[in-house]
Amino acid sequence: MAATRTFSIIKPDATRRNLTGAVTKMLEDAGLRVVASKRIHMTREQAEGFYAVHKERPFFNDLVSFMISGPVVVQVLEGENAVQRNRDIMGATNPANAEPGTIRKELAESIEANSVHGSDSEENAAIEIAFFFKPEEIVG
Ligand code: RTP
Ligand code: MG
Repeated sequence: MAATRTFSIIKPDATRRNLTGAVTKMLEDAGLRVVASKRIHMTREQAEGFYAVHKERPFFNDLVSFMISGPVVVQVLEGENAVQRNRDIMGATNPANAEPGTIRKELAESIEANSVHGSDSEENAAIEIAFFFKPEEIVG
């Protein structure tokens, strides 16, 4: 099966606790390869744009404020069935419901401060990768 790509964010709760390496190790151990990575501090406009699909949700403003509360690490991950593989290692949105061994169960603080984002489809992965990376910044 050919390698595919997904988009990941190590969220501010994780960078604040110096867990960039711990999260990345769990992604790599799950069979994903980091083919692009950069640490950024999103502007409010960037975060609102990235999460535009959620703008009618009650948690939208809190989510945007959280995502700009500190630096994040945006990454492109490559591997077999990358979108689903990443969702599996991330675990459920609410860490209380996540399976043992997943990033959110082991590392996340709350349903909002849940340490990682991962694309939910290949279509959205392509959109999200293009939101943060130029093609030449991705080295497969
Ligand atoms: P993500 O997009 O970050 O990978 O997470 P997800 O698919 O598991 O969750 P989604 O429903 O897309 O929600 C996006 C992010 O919003 C925050 N959230 N807060 N307070 C709340 O009830 C609530 N629900 C969601 C989380 O940070 C979630 O990852
Ligand atoms: Mg989502």
